[in-house]
Amino acid sequence: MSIIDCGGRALDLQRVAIMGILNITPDSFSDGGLFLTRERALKRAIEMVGEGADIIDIGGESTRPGAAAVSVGEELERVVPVIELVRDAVAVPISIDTSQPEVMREAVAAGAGMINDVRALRAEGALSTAAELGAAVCLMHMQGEPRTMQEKPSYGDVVAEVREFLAARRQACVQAGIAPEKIIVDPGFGFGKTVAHNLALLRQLAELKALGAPISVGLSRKSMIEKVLHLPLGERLHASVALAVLAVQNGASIVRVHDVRASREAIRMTEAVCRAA
Ligand code: 7PM
Repeated sequence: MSIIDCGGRALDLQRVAIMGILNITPDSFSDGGLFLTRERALKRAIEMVGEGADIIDIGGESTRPGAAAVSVGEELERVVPVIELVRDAVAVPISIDTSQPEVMREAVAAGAGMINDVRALRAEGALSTAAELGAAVCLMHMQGEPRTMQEKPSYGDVVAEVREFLAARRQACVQAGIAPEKIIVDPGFGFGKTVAHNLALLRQLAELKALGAPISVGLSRKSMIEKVLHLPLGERLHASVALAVLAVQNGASIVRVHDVRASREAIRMTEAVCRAA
């Protein structure tokens, strides 16, 4: 579980890996259109690698909570050209954030080596497609569906339920032929969870280590920070870094972040303290 092959590019998990978030959202207020959106995304990817990102997670916003549904055609048009540009510009692995088998296929053909799926490959055809493509996979827990999941999240024991869900999805992946060493799990902070659920999951993150898979976390700028500190999206850096540090202390191997440099420095320092020989 130390080095994961992502389509021929290595993701080294001997140290905590920083996953830089690259959202491809066409800016409807600029008339530069798709070309400008793509150029801007490429520039941001290069910048994140310069700041120390170990993998770039590219998403067409289709999996964002509350986001308007994006058609498969639109998702492909957003992500595929950017994957090709990023693949040629940087050497780090690329992850595709999608739940759609067709997007997985085209993204891997374009150079993605990991599939990051907030639905943990539960969509029709997703599991067999991921297995056939041979990509690494990140399986995320979500209760409900993005549009409605924050209405009434409910658990008996959130940590046990997330762990059991991830164990079952991991098992399904192995049965479908995905190599166990290519499977990553993620508790899905904010996906069908109250603040109390999110805090319990972070506090008890180490209990997910029993799954025997590297743990990925996404806490960056999430609304749990808004609930605790009442800070708008643009002012959540310090809290995001604190949450990333706590996740690493509690066993996370991959941290999905917007702010690469700050996260990386805080995490390397945390590792120096927590992972001392
Ligand atoms: C609005 C709310 C916009 C939430 C975007 C988000 C995760 C992920 C996302 C995560 C993995 C965000 C989320 N979150 N993939 N995709 N883990 N593996 O903050 O926590 O980017 S979308």
